[in-house]
Amino acid sequence: MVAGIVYIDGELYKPEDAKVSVFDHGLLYGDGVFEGIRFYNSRIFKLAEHVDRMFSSASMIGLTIPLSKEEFSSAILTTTGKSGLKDGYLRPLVTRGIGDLGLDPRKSKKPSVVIICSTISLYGNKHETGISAIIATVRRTPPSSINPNVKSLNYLNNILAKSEANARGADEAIFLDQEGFVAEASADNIFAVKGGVVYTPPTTTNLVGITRATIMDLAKGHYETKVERFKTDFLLKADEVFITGTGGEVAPVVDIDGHKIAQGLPGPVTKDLQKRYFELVRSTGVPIPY
Ligand code: PXG
Repeated sequence: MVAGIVYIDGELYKPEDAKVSVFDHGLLYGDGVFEGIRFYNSRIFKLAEHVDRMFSSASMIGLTIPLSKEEFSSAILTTTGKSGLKDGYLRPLVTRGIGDLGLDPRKSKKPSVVIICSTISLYGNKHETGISAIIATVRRTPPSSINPNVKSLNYLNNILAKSEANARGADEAIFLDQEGFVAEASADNIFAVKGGVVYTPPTTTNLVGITRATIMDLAKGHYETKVERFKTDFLLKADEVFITGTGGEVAPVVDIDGHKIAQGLPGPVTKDLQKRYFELVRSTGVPIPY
């Protein structure tokens, strides 16, 4: 049984009783937006940033969230408090709501708000040993199709990339953009370290990750950082590569397409940033009211 609790449009449910309509356009068309948030030590990490991004995603697809940012944050906090969990994962989502069997969003009059509060485990002990990745053949959805900063309920492109990784026995998939520049991983941003400089691509072709921004902050004053486009060869020749995301946290990438990065071991810059990231998430955030 899944641990946690689920909020749906103002009511709380046990995970096994949490259900939405088959006519919801979130299910029918992936028409909606979501966030992935973690809480550690009874505090929600970067709550305001996640709520802001959720509202920004919604606004970019013309979806009106039926709560204010304050109401949304407070619903997240109350739901988490009711779960009794001290550490876990939150998945707030807003769907277009119930409509008819046509994709016209005007037919859906009432968006639905869901907040899943549960737990998540990704990569296991590979945070210490490092993960393997492949360069996916499927490319990141171009900004001309959908702004990459919309965290929409439609993740098929990412799932196809992840399936390629699965098929090739790798932990993660790295997306290139339409021009062949490295964009991001299937659910994480990407960084490369070369000659002590920390590089990450601009967010024109990838999500403005909250973990990415946190790592840039942590790097400040310790390492030179550069937001720059680079291609696969740069990644393969890098001293270190790591990916960042709320779910995946900070994970060293030690193998790409069968090529070892450095000696196939997590590097010192990655380990330093990872250590400081884990310290930060465990000591900051909005306290959960139990
Ligand atoms: N890029 C994409 C495409 C993402 O979906 C990130 C980067 C990292 O963003 P944050 O703000 O989390 O640092 C994401 C993260 C999960 C999960 O459960 C996470 C995401 C999407 C789907 C699943 O780990 N988003």
